[in-house]
Amino acid sequence: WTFAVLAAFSISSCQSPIAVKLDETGIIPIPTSIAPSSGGFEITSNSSIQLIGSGEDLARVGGYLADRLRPATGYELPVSADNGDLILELTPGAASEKYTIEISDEHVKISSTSAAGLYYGMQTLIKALPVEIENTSVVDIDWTIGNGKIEDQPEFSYRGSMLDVARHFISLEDVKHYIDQMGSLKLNYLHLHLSDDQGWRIEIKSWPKLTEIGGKTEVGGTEGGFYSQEDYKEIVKYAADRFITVVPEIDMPGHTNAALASYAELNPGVNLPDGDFATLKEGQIDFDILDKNPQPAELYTGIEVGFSTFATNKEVTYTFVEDVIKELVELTPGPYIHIGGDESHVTEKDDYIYFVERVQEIVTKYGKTSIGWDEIATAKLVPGSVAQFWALEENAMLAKEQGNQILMSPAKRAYLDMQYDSTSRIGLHWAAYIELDDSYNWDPATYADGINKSDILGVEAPLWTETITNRADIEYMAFPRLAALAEVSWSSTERRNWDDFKKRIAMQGKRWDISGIDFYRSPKVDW
Ligand code: TNX
Repeated sequence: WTFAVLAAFSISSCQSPIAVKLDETGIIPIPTSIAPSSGGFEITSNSSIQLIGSGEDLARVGGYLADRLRPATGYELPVSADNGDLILELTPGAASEKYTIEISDEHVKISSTSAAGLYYGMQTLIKALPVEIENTSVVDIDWTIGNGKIEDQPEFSYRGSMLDVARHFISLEDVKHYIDQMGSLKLNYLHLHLSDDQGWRIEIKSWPKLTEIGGKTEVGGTEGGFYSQEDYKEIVKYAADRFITVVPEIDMPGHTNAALASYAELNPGVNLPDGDFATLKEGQIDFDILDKNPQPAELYTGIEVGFSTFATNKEVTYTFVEDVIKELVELTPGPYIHIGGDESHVTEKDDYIYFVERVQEIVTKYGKTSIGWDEIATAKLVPGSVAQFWALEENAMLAKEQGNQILMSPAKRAYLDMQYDSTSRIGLHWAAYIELDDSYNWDPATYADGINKSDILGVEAPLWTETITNRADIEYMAFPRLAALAEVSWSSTERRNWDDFKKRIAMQGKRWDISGIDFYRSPKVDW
């Protein structure tokens, strides 16, 4: 073996540096193809970044690359249009998330028709470098990358995660930190569950008591919180800078106790001016639930579900919903508004259908597309509305039969709030215990009977927060599973392999350790 070492050493000193072969680095999600070749490229103090093409987004990605490489290398890495050995090239053509990376002795070149593609290429490049690149102070090693070519593009156009900021409020800083992690895994939709029985978390100027009252508490009775519209804009911008679109959710007509505690008139009842009934749809009044003077609901800090409902038969409810959606739309550059619709156990079936259909119309009126939990497919869906599959395959089928797409979040696989096993310190287990291999080993395109790849918009991993109160809890539940689910949504089934993922996630674990992310050390992995 001494010969081998000497040989490697002499090659490295005369030719190109020793680098880990390109296909033995821990890239997650696994790219479409990796073709390693001999030799390697080294980032040095003379390296610089060249941008080919134009636009703010390109400049931002160039800046990120420099910012990401600078702390651990200690190199200046100037960014310019003139020259450089780290090249980001925006190529002409219809914008797609696809990118290519070519690595040779002389340079690294990432090309794509979109800035998003270059951003994803940059994330791949980082993961192909030694894990020490995650350090925030200078590490004295050779910053080498094995030569070769990577071609990559995502399986699904919607690759998401959801944060439930209603059960426990999540601070602006923690949301941003989560967005950073999402970006590094090439996820591109952040769904924010902004309201539930336990809290209303987004300022609505026309209905201020929603946050004054409805935002006060959270599960367990601790102090709640909410995002002002300025805070929210900051989240949307921070996410957009990382090519992540925010999907705001107002869960209704059930899961609405916080709103019902804020405004008495939204509760089932008839304490409205007489004329109001004229606007009701025939047969909408269920006299059993009429209450002449509805009281506001009490604030709720438990974790039961399915006990609340808006009055679906009063016009004030729709005035309210329209006001809320209108303000949300003004804050939402993305295409989707999530209207919830799950577990409305105390809404009469007909009332539920009437409500969901009317609310979709309001979303359409403001130029957006509705997403709702799979139950919404029991109503007539507006063309383009998306049903988020979490529990019932028959609901997913109803959506498909109506010609609508499905977002895959099967609770048994994609829920980040499920315990890993019975000893997990936090989490629920009503759907399943979900170990890392369970979140990895499934195929969205064959998971639900009758639902095929073409019916699927994408995959989303929801983090419900009944038992999750701080950043450490978020990290323990989301990592490493979010990385597995990111690969499920980005990489093709043919490319995915658990034994291979196990090796790569162990390398990712070293990166998380360096970045101070306290992930769950699954016994399934040799960390
Ligand atoms: C079911 S998933 C819910 C949520 C809970 C979650 C806990 C869904 C659409 N509804 O209200 O937070 O289970 O796992």
